[in-house]
Amino acid sequence: MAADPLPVSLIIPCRNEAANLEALLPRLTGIARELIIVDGHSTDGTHALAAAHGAAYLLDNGRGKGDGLRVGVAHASEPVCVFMDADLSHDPADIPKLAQPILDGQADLVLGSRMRGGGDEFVATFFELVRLAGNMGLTWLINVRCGSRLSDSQNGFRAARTSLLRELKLTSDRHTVELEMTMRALRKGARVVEVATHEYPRRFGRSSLSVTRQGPLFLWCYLRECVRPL
Ligand SMILES: Nc1nc2c(ncn2[C@@H]2O[C@H](COP(=O)(O)OP(=O)(O)OP(=O)(O)O)[C@@H](O)[C@H]2O)c(=O)[nH]1
Ligand SMILES: [Mg+2]
Repeated sequence: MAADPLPVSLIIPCRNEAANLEALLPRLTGIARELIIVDGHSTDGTHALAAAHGAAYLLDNGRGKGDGLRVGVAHASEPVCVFMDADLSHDPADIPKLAQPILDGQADLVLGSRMRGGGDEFVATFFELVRLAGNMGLTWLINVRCGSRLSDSQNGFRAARTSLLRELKLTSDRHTVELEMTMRALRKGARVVEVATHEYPRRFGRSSLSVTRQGPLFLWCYLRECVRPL
């Protein structure tokens, strides 16, 4: 017998990911009570796809992925939010692993980690290796500042208590939103844990994260979050 859907709002930010969503959405049936697609003004028929799969469809304010996550959280009606990229880099089978520690009352923020044994499919081009090095450097800096022992602080595949997300008052519009979320949660004393999750290369399309253009933004965001009053 199939398990009941989890009391989870599954939030998927996307911009021009219709080719990926077409394969992803049928795999999400019955996992979460609420499925929210937050669209960054796609021009590829994303709206029709979301409607065909019974997902709530929201438009972000055109500022980036972080803006999209905030729009999703504002709409969420379940006690736990799970964030998943639309590009088929995450495995729907990992969603219960991310949500369960929060549903069991043992964690407030659960990060997927490619470094804890789940990322055996992980392959990288040169630029992806540069990004991986950046992620590892940032993770180390966060651990130094916050006394944590994280291994993959920037992973977008994660779950959080919806009430905590609203308390954090996230402001990042772009891909720095995960850095901001992780540091604010840690500095507030929230219980942040990691679980091993799979990570595949995106199936279709191109990454919206440019290391050269957005790299300095991450450093700036880190420094700001180090000193920001709680
Ligand atoms: N709502 C919304 N979603 C966005 C926006 N920009 C990117 N996204 C989505 O955010 C998710 C993560 O973006 P990616 O481009 O995959 O970034 P990444 O995971 O760092 O890069 P890859 O290594 O290529 O997977 C994807 O599902 C994107 O479609 C935006 O402006 N608005
Ligand atoms: Mg991606």
